[in-house]
Amino acid sequence: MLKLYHNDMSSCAQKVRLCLAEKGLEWESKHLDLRAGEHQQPWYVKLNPRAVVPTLIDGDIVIPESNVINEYLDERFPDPPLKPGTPFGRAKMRLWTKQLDEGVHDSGIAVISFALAFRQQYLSRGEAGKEMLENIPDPIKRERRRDVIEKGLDSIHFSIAIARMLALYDDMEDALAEHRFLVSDDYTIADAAFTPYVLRLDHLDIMGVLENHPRVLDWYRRLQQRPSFQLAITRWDNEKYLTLMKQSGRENWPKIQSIMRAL
Ligand SMILES: N[C@@H](CCC(=O)N[C@@H](CS)C(=O)NCC(=O)O)C(=O)O
Repeated sequence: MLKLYHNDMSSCAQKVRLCLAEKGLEWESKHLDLRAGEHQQPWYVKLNPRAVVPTLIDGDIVIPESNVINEYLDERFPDPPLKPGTPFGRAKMRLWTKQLDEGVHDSGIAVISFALAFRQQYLSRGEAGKEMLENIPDPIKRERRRDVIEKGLDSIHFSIAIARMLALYDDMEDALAEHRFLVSDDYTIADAAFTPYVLRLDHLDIMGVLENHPRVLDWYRRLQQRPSFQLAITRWDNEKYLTLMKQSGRENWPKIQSIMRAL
């Protein structure tokens, strides 16, 4: 049976769980506690050298990187297909998903989540939190996270992240004016991949970010109605994180609004 190293609230894991659910696949959960640094243990770094979740295990095959995992799943289990049927359709889908590794994840939503909520978990762990920071293999990501943990919303990276996410939501709004889903009228891997990037706003209770993006909101509401949403997202909700995220998002909403106005 497929195994997935993942984390309940991780965006990159959510998008793979969505793909598994859309395909009706059974899988074994290998849950890692990111706040306890389980993903940085040497045995796991051998599977995933960037020390991140998710990692898919299919027999002897080990696959890191959520975009790669989702495409692998679609080829290995083609029914129902989650990739468009034409080369141009697949190119359009990949133009969406590659953006996640080019700023939308690490320097976009991850920065927003850390500045608002997860930095508090690093800070409360004292020396163990500092060690986790030093154990991040990618030096650019490590230094960005150091700044965000120290300065929170006052980090320059926070404003950059808000600007990057707004540009993304603009692109999504334009695409959704053309078709029901991001690539076409059919649900694809791109829709699974971007669901967590609206869901996180919802979890932080800062959906006001999308006040000028009605089509994105409608798309998200439609995705929430799909059975995959319950299986891949709601079933894994972690109330401890959700409480922290909502509280911090609400408290900081006026400041986020002023940052958005200043862009
Ligand atoms: N490009 C990777 C990014 C994975 C990633 O950043 N995962 C996050 C959770 S969404 C993680 O494991 N973070 C732990 C950390 O940065 O220490 C992918 O798509 O799989």
